Amino acid sequence: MSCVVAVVGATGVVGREMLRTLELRRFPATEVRALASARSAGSRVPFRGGELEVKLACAEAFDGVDIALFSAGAAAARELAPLAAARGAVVIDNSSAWRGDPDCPLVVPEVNMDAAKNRPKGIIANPNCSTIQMVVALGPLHAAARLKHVVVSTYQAASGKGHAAMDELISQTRELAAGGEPVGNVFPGALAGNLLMDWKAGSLPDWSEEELKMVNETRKILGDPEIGVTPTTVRVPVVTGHSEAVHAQFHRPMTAAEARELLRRAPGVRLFDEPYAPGKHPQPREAAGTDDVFVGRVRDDLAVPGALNLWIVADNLRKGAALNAVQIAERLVG
Ligand code: 2RA
Repeated sequence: MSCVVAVVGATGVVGREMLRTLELRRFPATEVRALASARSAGSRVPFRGGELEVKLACAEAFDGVDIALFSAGAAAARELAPLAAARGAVVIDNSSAWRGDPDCPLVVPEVNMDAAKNRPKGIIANPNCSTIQMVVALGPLHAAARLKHVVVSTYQAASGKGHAAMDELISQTRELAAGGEPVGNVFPGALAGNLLMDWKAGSLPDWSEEELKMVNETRKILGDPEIGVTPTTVRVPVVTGHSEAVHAQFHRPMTAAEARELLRRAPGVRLFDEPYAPGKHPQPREAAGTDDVFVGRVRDDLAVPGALNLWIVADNLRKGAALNAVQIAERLVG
């Protein structure tokens, strides 16, 4: 049986990760098309030991495509995803364009893969990276004791903002080490030796777009609009790997022991359950390049009986984006 896959935004950091993930997981594609904007058309990207020529992402490029993995930004997704779906492709879009659309399921396979069945527009939305890793860990706990309130602080890597951001962090770090005063171009300031909140303002005053994504996406994926989510998203001088400190309260008390038992069996989770010791916690440098969501520091809250705290780390380009999209595609082709 043929399975034609298109990767849209193939030259971007996530698009390249999508191609790498299709290859590494031996996705059963009979043909893979690398598509991008006119600026990148004609270039070449590595795939299966050779190269793919990048073609222009346009309506005709989707003729015969079964699955279209998009990571081309919201504007391109709004324009091209319906055209791809109209030609029979199932679109899995990594941008924010369709995440809030009631006719587009927002899917993390380990948590709510069934939602993908109801896709009247032929479009499945891939959640934001900082949401994905959090719901992989909180999903099993929510299923057992129904989340009431989540307070999350994120420590997000530069790669969440693309190639140029990663390069800027590295060059700023070198400049800082040489005694210079780095300034920001991609970032609104120096990220090296610093912490930034670089996302656009959200639709609510005092909240960033990134923070409101975590609120709205968590509720949609877990299917509970009453879950309270209080995020603070922060950019840190890390190249790849997002980390999150999470405080979770439930509609019934949950102990750390119960949570660890649930997480030990949770799909996609690598649990660190040794007692606290310096350096013995999930770290972005260890999570980078792996598929799992690393969960550690699972502990009873000291102030709120029955509440928990967790430390959640994952590769934001893999499980936070490309892998999650490919896993959805894998389940679809079964
Ligand atoms: C970021 N989550 O990290 C956003 C987009 N990948 O900037």
